[in-house]
Amino acid sequence: MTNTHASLCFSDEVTHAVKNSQPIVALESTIISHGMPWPQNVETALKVEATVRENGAVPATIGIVNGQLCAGLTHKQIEAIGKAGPSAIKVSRRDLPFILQDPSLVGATTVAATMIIAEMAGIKVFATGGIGGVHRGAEHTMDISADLAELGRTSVAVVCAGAKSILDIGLTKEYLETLGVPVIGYKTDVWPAFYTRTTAFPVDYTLHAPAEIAGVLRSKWAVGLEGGVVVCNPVPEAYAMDEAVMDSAINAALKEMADLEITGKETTPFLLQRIADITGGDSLTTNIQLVINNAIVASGIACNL
Ligand code: PSU
Ligand code: MN
Repeated sequence: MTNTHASLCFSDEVTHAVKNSQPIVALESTIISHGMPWPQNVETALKVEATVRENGAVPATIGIVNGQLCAGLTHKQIEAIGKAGPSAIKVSRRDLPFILQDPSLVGATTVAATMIIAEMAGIKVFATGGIGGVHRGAEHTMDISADLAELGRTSVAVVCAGAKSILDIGLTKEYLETLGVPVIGYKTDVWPAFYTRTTAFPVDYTLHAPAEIAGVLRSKWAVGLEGGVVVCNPVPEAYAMDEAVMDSAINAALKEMADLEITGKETTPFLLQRIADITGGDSLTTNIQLVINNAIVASGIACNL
């Protein structure tokens, strides 16, 4: 491990990549702790890292261990986060300083916190499953993920399979537009909805090659337009789920959440867990495959930057 910044550390693999100017792809850790069950979460995290390597880039799974912001975790650390599951601390921007104060805590970083640490580490491309967004009913609850505000200010491109329809995709799109965050559809004209490939909501721009996306990122950041970019990459056709099955699972989960009066940072993990329970192994397979698919596209972008 190498230290460059008071509380930023790099894994050996990432240190080597930085020294040699190799392309690096950031990966988040809340998806490991809260997004998938043990042991598939750890298997997937390691498979996604391997996919990045196979596609010519170096993976940096991000998390907080021993009071340090880690760009690159060891297998052991990934395993610890995966085993901890939802008992690991879900860390977004607001939570960061508290986790840094206590070296005994392990922090699993959300999209927002992963973007922050990636930017500190000089990593420009990040692959995940789905981003947080504006929740359904946000006109009353104001439940809007800190991921969106982070996309408005932190210069990292996030490759995802859209947003789950636990969210209000139309409002999420409006919110990103207000923040000036471009939404690029990779080979798609419409927002994908994570488990499914299409929605009624158009993306802002459609591009067909990772090199074109890298070109847009260079242009944006070269003229000082700070902030992120969302790259929507639909789940591969072979793994897409049936829309009606997903809708009914999502509606059931939303109703249970309302009945249990769950709010705040517990909302997203609760919904992810319930949807996985209701739809069983099918949705987990889809989830794993779409993350791998995002890692491939993110690696292509990183290699062209
Ligand atoms: N959506 C998913 N899978 C996930 C998450 C969201 O389909 O694992 C996680 C990500 O870490 C994301 C976070 O950054 O949930 C958003 O949580 P919140 O809505 O509380 O900001
Ligand atoms: Mn929230």
